[in-house]
Amino acid sequence: MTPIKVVVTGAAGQIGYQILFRLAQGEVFGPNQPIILQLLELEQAMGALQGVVMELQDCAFPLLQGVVYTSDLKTAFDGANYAFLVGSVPRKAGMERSDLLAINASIFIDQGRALNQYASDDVRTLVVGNPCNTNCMIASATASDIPKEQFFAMTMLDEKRARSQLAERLNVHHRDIECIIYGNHSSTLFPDYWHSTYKGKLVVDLVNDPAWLEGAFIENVQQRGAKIIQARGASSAGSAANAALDTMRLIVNGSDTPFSVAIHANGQYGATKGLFFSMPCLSKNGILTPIDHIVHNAMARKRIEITIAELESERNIVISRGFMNA
Ligand code: NAX
Repeated sequence: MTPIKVVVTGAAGQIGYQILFRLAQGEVFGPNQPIILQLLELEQAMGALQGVVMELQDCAFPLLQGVVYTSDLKTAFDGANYAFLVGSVPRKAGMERSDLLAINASIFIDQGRALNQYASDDVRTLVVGNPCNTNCMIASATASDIPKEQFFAMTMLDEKRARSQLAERLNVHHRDIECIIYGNHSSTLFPDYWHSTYKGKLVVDLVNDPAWLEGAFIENVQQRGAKIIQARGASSAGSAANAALDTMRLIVNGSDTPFSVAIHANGQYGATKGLFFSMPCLSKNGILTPIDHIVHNAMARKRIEITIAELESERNIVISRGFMNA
């Protein structure tokens, strides 16, 4: 079988370290699919990345046909079939949100351009690096020859957080809970508990505590990342990598149950065309179909409007700084 080429950016970082070994083991693309990893890092992280590559070699993974590691965009994206865009610049103390957006905008413009020029035409790209919805929008807008349907931003970690919170509350197993995330991967995200189910039954009826659902539950999901930083002294890595691998696996292998992922919006749920907005999607043969007919009540609508407004404000900043056309 011809090996597939999989790009991981930010490969020497925390999430990169958690992703690479599982990719090389065949978790996403299956036990028969040979794989070449193409790892992109900043020049200053090349030493650390070399150490990771040595570890990959020491695993002697049967499916791993090669590892390319580089700080050169052309080398990294050459012929890529799949890309995990993980590397980005985190917010530092005193940094304005608009500055953070601007720094990351230039990274995702460069990577969008490299995808356009060097990757395979059918490349599927999952953006993890924050602010992931807007970074994804920028990369996709720059890679103008690649269909927008081949770009995705990750909200699977938020979905899993929501499902496990609800499972804990109901004292049931999280595998039987469905809960979709709408909007931005940020503190405005909306975990739609109104349509959430446990074995087909509505969670709102089972929990029977509207104040908890609208209050602590939503807040716990929105603030979970911050709580992990507080407890661990570092942001989520194992769970983030796990969610990234799961998302790509569902994109590649299909899913006839809905899952959360931010895709190029076309007006669904009021999300302005062009934003990358998380909503329920099904997947078949690498193509996602959004489920666009869920009817939300006034409380849910208000939450959805807030997260759309935040995505729009991020887009306005990017446009006003000249990184994207209106
Ligand atoms: P780390 O700081 O550990 O690693 C990031 C790596 O990216 C670093 O090694 C850095 O050298 C590299 N990098 C920076 N700019 C680069 C560029 N232009 N090209 C190539 N590499 C570059 O962060 P980590 O914990 O791995 O998190 C990575 C990103 O995921 C962050 O933006 C983080 O905010 C985001 N997350 C997104 C989540 C989501 O659900 N969408 C959840 C987890 C995580 O917070």
